[in-house]
Amino acid sequence: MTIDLMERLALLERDGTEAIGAAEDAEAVERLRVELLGRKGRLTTILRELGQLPPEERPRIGAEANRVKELLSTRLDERKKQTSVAGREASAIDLTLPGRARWRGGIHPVTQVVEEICGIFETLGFARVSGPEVETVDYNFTKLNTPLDHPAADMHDTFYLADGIVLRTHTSPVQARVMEEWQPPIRVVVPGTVYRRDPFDASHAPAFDQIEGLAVDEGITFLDLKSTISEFARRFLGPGTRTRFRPSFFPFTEPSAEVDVSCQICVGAGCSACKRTGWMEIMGAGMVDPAVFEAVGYDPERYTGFAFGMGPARIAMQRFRIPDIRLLYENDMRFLEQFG
Ligand code: 2U9
Repeated sequence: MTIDLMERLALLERDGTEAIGAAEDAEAVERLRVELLGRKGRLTTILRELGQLPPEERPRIGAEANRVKELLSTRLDERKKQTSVAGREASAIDLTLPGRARWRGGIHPVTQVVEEICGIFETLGFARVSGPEVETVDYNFTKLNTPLDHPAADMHDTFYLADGIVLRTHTSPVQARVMEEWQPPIRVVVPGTVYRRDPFDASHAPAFDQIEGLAVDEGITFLDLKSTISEFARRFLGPGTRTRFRPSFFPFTEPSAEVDVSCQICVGAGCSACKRTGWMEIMGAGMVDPAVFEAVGYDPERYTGFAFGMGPARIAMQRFRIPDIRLLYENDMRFLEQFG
């Protein structure tokens, strides 16, 4: 008798749990509640028989019956909640709405700027070329009029991979390689990553991007440099953009200049973005030093040329008002998604 009642309680627990899990709506759950726990339900029938047991056996079976009752009751409540929420949601789904578009990734802000700048130079007749990031000291320094004991080489300390092999500190060795392979006229624009022994702080990164350009032909003058760069600035930043050329120094160009453009934010009036000067520095430029032509085998008496270089990360920072260069090189999606 005792085993029989215990078995029937176990069966009730198993069948009841299974049936509750399969109930598809709130009404089915309520029907099951009556069937399992109601006045004429399976549990009540078992409890009635409890009275026929010898008194010493009743507490154990009674306790088990209570446990099964509590368990089924909790399961019934949970299932009722689930089925009625599902019901509510089902009626709230509008199947005619268009699906939510998933973000498929975007172009990195530095890449956006690189593409735009190279695209403009391509319309001006420059070909886009690239070259190795692992370079020889010869191409990175010596051929560019910067022997390693030249003071200017200090600013280009880099990562030495082997004797005479470095991570390039600028994209300029690509132009030297182009000149060794091609004859003038040459017009190239060279985007790429470069490396320097610089701290990773708000305005420096040990690996960053550069775009450099080179034009070589007979009869190229500083006027070609000024007019090409000014036309680039107008196409890149708008037709009203003015340019200013300040004397500067680069070992591979003579004369050299820093190029400023009128501030995009205050249009020259002076604001916090341009430190109240009305101007923003955008690139460096100069006439190729005859010593560089000699190093790559061009006749310096016949050919002249101009070159320029800029940092697209700095330009992206100006354009998107990004205060810290590290944001561009950390790959934090919360930041990058804004430029998608
Ligand atoms: C050859 C001859 C000349 C490339 C040039 C600059 C001026 C320049 C820097 C600006 C900021 C790069 O990102 S940056 O650090 N560059 O100002 N670069 S002229 O001149 C060359 C290159 C190759 C054979």
